[in-house]
Amino acid sequence: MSDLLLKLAEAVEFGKVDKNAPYPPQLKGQDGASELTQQALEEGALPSAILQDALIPAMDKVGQKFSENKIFVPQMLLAAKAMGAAMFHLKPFFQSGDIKSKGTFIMGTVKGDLHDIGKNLVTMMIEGSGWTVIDLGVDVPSTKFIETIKANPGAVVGMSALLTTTMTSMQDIVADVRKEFPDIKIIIGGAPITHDFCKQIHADFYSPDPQGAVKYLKELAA
Ligand code: B12
Repeated sequence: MSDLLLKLAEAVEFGKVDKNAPYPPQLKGQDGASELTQQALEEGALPSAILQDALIPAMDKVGQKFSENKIFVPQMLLAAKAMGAAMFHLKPFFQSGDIKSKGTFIMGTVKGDLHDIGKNLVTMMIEGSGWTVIDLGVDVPSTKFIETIKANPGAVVGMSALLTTTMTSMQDIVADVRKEFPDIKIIIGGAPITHDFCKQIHADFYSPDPQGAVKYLKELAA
């Protein structure tokens, strides 16, 4: 990995949002995730490489340190903010110039869950592949999914959950949505989700990453 990407990964891991951010003290006055992402792009780094080689491994390290009680929620939040600052610069690269939309994709993080970095990445990639995305945000209850599907017949639905506790919420929401729309296609994802869980809750498709969802949607639209 280039020095620049290493620095970017460090900025995200330690929650250095931009140059002006006072936190963390050891990086005071130095470039943060925002400037370093811009520099990497200017130097010709591929947006996908920035994501896969720097940003995602940095968040994995954050998760690891959190599990080991080496950092706590505030540090995790700052890392998420730094990741958001980096993603802001990547977003235009994942958006496509397609004129005709391939369909509508309704996406949300399920009720009880506030994690949105993975969801935002998935929506960016799906938008980039030519779909119109309606992002319902985080902590989304069944009622919100259902009213949005009613307003957008034929849409495909995506759900994200990052907590083992909100997997049950996902299960309930899939059941509620299925009751109203038996034939709707539902794609699920998030770190604790598996193929077996997908089968168990009668969702249509699980992917551990956005690329899998993009491929599935491409097949659906074909
Ligand atoms: C950042 C973070 C936070 C931030 C979130 C900020 C934000 N805006 O999202 C904050 C500080 C708010 C937070 C809070 C909490 N968190 Co947290 N958090 C994380 C952390 C470090 C990173 C998550 C992340 O963004 N990863 C990077 C993204 C890119 O990955 P991702 O979300 O997995 O998404 C990818 C795939 O899963 C997939 N994907 C995701 N969704 C979907 C959907 C579809 C349809 C598809 C196809 C694919 C897909 O594509 C993405 C790209 O590849 C994880 C650790 C980890 N490594 O996952 C813990 C983690 C998820 N958190 C955890 C915990 C315990 C909590 C709290 C309960 C802590 C507390 N005591 O308060 C709270 C819960 C708050 C709530 N109600 O939601 C635990 C969960 C344990 C468990 N198994 O349940 C983890 C695993 C940390 C740990 N190791 O213990 N957290």
